[in-house]
Amino acid sequence: MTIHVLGFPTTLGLPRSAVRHGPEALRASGLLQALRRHDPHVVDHGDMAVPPGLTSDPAPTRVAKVVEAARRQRDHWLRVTRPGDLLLTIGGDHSTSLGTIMALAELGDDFDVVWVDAHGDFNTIETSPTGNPHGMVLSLAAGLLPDALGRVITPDRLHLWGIRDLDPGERRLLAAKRVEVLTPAEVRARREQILAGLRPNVFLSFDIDSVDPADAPGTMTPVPGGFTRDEAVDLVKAIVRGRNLIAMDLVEYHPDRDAGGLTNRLACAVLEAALGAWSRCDREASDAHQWPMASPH
Ligand code: EXY
Ligand code: MN
Ligand code: MN
Ligand code: MN
Repeated sequence: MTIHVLGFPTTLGLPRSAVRHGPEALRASGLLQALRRHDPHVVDHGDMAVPPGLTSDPAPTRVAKVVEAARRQRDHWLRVTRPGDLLLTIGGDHSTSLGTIMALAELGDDFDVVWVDAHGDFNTIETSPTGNPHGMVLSLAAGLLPDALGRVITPDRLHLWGIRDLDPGERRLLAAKRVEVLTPAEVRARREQILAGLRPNVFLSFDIDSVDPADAPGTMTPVPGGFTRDEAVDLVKAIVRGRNLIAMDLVEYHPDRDAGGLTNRLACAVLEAALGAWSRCDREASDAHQWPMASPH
């Protein structure tokens, strides 16, 4: 069982150079060593080369570039992953997560996506107030931008937790597709019930802005009313415990906004919590989870 760690310093979803340094900043603070304390089978794949995002590009071009980078990430995962492995990606803006959804779908796995975020990331080019593709990642995956990408995942597999900032158009789309969208208060109140509703195989995509700005200032899109640091760590442990975590992302970390390193420590704590719980899982049980072997590319 290998834990594959990949840096994906993309700004294609949010053109702002500081987010490029997320993986580098987390590596510099000893993330890999910390993860290896929980499990020695950590393989660092380095950072994938991703071109910078440009606001001068028209929105369809920006989306197409996100999809192109995601395809390369998907192909990388398909080359290296084996049944029972964990795919861990450090972003980058939230467009980091598209390639992993595509890889898991191609591997034929039966999985849910738990998207811990302040935002729905369900805009289309028409509903987006900013044109930034990081706010369109799940609508892309669900096939709502068919010119850019066919449907990769059905909306019933999406679980959006911590959500408290939706644009009017994406709110309508989420309702029309019957996606599970829960505020932090709803997650607190219904935690056991919603955890029980998840499929055994889970991809956990953790957006730093799901946490309250008081505990996680290092993001470009802070929204008050988020999870506390302790709640976030505890939630991650609860998601992983008794379930098969097949992939995880940590995204939207902006080191230049992280005075004092509070968010860096939170990011490491969240990843350690996931890996600690993952390593303690009954690995034999997860051997039952068999992917069709990826054909070498
Ligand atoms: N809903 C806003 C937009 O579409 O521009 C903000 C999206 C923020 C997305 C961050 C990653 O979660
Ligand atoms: Mn997001
Ligand atoms: Mn967000
Ligand atoms: Mn589900």
